[in-house]
Amino acid sequence: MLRPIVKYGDPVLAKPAAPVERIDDEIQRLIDDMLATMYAAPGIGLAAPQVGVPLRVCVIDLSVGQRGGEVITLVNPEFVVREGMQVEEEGCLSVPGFTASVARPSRVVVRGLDRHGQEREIEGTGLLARALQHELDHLEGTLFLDRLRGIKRDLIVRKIRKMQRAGKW
Ligand code: GNR
Ligand code: NI
Repeated sequence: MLRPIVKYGDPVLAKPAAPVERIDDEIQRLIDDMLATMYAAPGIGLAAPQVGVPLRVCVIDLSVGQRGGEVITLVNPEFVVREGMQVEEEGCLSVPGFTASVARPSRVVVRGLDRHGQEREIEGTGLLARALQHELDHLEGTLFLDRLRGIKRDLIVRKIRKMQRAGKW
């Protein structure tokens, strides 16, 4: 089932999400719905707060529109390694219509549980490193906007406020 994606301005996107205590049927349904919602958007990742659920769950599939991509589901993920630096263009399904270049580590290792409760470690460089950090940021209540320099962020936030006032957000 598709779930609506909440947008910038919704308080659920600005709060740290809570750890998942047990991977039960409700979490399995959440994961299925998040995958369907991510593919429908389409996006390369989605975090539970983006569908209004304040829990530490995210999904990633870099192969939008391609076949044979790896689907990554992470529950309660944490960084083990963050190193290097890359600056690339970044967007977010909760900030539709805006992109900006964001500096982030170029290689990360993340540890978490998969949907079966098995511990997994994922190494990512390039776009995967970026997607992992973008999704883990969501679980902390952080958006890519929060990682921009003040003036760049203010410009986007001002445009969003204007759209909100016009009822177009
Ligand atoms: O679909 C998405 N594309 C993207 C591109 C560059 C860096 C990060 C991303 S994640 C984004 C989907 C999303 O908002 N996930 O939270
Ligand atoms: Ni996002």
